[in-house]
Amino acid sequence: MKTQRQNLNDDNADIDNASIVAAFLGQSTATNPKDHRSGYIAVVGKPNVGKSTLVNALIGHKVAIVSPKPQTTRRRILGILTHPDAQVLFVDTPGVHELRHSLNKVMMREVDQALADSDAILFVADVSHSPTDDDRNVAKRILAAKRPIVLALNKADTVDPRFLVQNVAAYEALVTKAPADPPPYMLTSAVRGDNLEKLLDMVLAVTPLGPPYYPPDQYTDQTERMIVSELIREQAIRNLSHEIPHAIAVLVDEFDERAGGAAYIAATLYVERDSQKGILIGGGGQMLKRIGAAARKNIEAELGRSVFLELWVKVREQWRTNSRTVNEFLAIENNK
Ligand SMILES: Nc1nc2c(ncn2[C@@H]2O[C@H](COP(=O)(O)OP(=O)(O)OP(=O)(O)O)[C@@H](O)[C@H]2O)c(=O)[nH]1
Ligand SMILES: [Mg+2]
Repeated sequence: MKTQRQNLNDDNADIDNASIVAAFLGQSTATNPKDHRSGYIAVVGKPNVGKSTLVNALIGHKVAIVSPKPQTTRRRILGILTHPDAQVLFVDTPGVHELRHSLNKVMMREVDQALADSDAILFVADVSHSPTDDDRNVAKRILAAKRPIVLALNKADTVDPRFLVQNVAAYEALVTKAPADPPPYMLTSAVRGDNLEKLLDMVLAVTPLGPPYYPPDQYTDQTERMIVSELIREQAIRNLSHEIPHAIAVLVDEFDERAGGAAYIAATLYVERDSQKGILIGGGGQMLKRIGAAARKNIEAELGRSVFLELWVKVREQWRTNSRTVNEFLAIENNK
């Protein structure tokens, strides 16, 4: 009986030794490693359309935090999907919105950088309503990048069937001059998981040929500290209302090992004003306790071990208007 390696050699004399070793290591099991695809897919859209939910659902891991409030994602977040014959590098981005603070400018720079570095673009829109000026602005940016575009018409589970056809046509018109065959869009529900396989097939079709860039078991580029600070910020956003979520930044100060494989984590939540600090802590520390308890549960699930979580609150006045603080708080380096 032939071994797998002999089969590979017999069936395709072109396969070089490096490819066979890569396949053996699990880096690529493509029938022909030369057909392997890999590339960066910028996931772009206006705030709150479900970009992060979609990336998490496609990857099968929580790589980006999600909330019902806009402007949840603040920086580029890599979600890595490794298939036998492809590695798709989804780059989740902040929702495109008007500039105000330094924070918003840095967020938009993250979007521009993701577009510039991309091989193709996954444009995400909310199909439950017709395109707004914000969607048109997103489309303009995306078209300017001159990359292949796949359009995810998300939240299809919430669309009123009476408006479906006209909404779909209006979004399609943002990216194509004439209706194309096959159409460049897919109706999706990131929360229900509807049509995600079909969407992925469309993404794979625009992913260029290339070798895998990351080990097969890696699904994000974020450090544990980044993941932890984001999971804390997620609970702060979810538990607080009005403008406060936008004014919060979270930094992990300590991440130590404890007996029995547990982790001790101390983090600081920064706000801009004393009044916000009071609300974040809450009467008798109730609000901070609630945020901490929920965040700890998620952190434990993510890290797979027990966690002692200690949270602190500090005021850093006007941090969102200071580009140095913004870069520090968002853990962004090399921004001009
Ligand atoms: N019904 C429904 N809700 C969805 C769907 N996808 C996302 N959501 C919800 O929409 C809200 C926003 O989701 P996010 O994934 O945070 O959206 P985003 O585009 O990443 O938002 P920003 O990071 O702020 O730009 C959350 O409450 C999600 O649960 C969907 O397909 N259907
Ligand atoms: Mg997001």
